[in-house]
Amino acid sequence: MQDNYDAGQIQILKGLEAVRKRPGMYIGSTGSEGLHHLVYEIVDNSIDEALAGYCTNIAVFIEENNIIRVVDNGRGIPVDIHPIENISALEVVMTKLHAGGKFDKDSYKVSGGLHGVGVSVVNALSSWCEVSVYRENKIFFQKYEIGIPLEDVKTIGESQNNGTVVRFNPDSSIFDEIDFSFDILSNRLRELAFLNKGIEISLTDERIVPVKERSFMFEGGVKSFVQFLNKSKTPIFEEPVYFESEKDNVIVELSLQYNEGFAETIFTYVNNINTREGGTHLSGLKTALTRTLNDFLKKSKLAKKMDENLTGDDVREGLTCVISVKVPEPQFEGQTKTKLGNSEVRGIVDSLVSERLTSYLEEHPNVIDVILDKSITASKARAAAKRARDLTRRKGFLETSGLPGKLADCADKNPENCEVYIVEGDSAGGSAKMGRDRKFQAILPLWGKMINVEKTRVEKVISNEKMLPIITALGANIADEFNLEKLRYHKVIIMADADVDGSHIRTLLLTFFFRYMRPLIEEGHVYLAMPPLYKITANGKYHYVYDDEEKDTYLAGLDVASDKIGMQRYKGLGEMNPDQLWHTTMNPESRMMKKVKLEDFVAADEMFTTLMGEDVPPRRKFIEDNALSVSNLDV
Ligand code: 0RA
Repeated sequence: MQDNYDAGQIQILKGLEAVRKRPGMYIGSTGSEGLHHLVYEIVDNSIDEALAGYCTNIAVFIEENNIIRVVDNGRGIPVDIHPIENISALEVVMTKLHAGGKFDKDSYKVSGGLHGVGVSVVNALSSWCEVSVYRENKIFFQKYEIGIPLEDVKTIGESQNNGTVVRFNPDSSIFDEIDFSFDILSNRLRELAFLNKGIEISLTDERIVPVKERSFMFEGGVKSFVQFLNKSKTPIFEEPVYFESEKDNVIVELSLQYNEGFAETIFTYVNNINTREGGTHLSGLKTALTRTLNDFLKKSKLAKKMDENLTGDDVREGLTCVISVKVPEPQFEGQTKTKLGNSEVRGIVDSLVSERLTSYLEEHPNVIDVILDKSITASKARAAAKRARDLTRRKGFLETSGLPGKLADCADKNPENCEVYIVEGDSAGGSAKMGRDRKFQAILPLWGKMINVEKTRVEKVISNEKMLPIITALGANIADEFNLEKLRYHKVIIMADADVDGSHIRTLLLTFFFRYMRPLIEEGHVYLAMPPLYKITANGKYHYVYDDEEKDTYLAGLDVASDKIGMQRYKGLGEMNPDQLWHTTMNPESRMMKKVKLEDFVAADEMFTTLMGEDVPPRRKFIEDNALSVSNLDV
């Protein structure tokens, strides 16, 4: 670092200090999400280079000790002396907050997005960071510690290549734990490869031998994304609809394809950010889709089958769609800042989708016919479902007054205090009823044959003897009519054995919640009870352990020669008496529970489709690979 500090450098030091003081403000958290965000921040800058047309290849390496290296073949960060700061532009980019680079507003830089805070934030949160710039036939280099340069930018060699290599070591005094997940990084990099067609993005895990490598490159862009999402489903026409178009500086790339299922899967992106809360681009898309399909219906011979317009729900049944828009100055709103607010985008998306979808469908008459046929079937089924629902409502099934007979409800009526255990089987249900604290814990035993919700339409789900009690007990209805405010228990706890059958039940119920009561998962109301596998007694004291590894660790800590040790293995919930069940699994003071979280929609959708879908071979492979884990969902 130069010895005479000028005003600019004092500013820089203050900036870096602010980042280290409040890392959450810049990267969201200091947990796993924030940690992985560091990688995305660098990669986003490389993607910007690619979008500007200068970079084709981005490679991410997880080195030993969780050091990250991001290599790209872009122009390289500029190294000339910055006219105002009087230091190398590289140093400015690396140390000055919000000096992302491209200062013109017309580019759709991703690094201006959600947490788009710039590489300097990564630098500030790294115990050390080093950058090599390949540019002008030279290799330039600078190294930093907690964001502060150790010396001026220097030349360390010659090279014909162009590009940037950033290596950084996340600061362990900032992050809760430093352990990069190959799967988390791989999922995001794959998503970026879908969203930015033609760019090759690879990930290599060098922490293990042999190294693990994955590489993504999709010429088809979001069309490849749709094919990927539908790979375990049965599409009703071969090629996904696809177009890319631009209007008033907004670029819209869209692909859609219908499958034989009933779920609606729409992923929306703005400048490569997943807009989970939707926004103006999504509403423009929905309006255009409904109107366009109704226009086709009117002109079609199928028109005589319908005397009403198709609704939005009708035209979205079994739809898989990805829309990616690039907006010069996006405004993000909503609770998690993932809702696009720009009002002009609604009209732009609406008109581009109408125009391009119409011409695509005019050129593909067989495609429009199967879509209309599917939408009409959906419309008829919806009318039948409504009749069925009105009927069940009249019978009082879906009203809270008609609680299921087997539900052992709790005394407290304030949902915030209440929890319901959903238990498979009468014997475990019986123990749970006796062992619970009836003040705030309700028990719902399940019976009957489980249905596969992936393959069943909503009206059948509602009237199913196994699902109906869950719907009525929770009191918040289902699907379009789901209303979280009516939820009768703020903790919905799935209690099943730790074996394969238990996994099966857990998966089926989670699929059901994911497809029909998604806010329940999104808002963190779903939990998995964790019954212990062993009870270990040593010198009159006992201790529960939840898996074999934990058992071994615990036993290793005991003195086998002099301690009196006993061990009981639980085969299942049904084997525990009410008192044991209370202590091990239900008592809030001592139990273990996993909260089910939805962090990655693509991964969750893939998991449920694969687990529950029609296709047997991918399902078998998935189960073999994952041993029925629910790790994509819980943390
Ligand atoms: C500032 C300006 C320019 C590019 C970049 C930064 C840049 C940053 C990163 C971070 C990782 N890879 C990167 N590649 C480029 C514009 C370059 C120019 O005008 O020559």
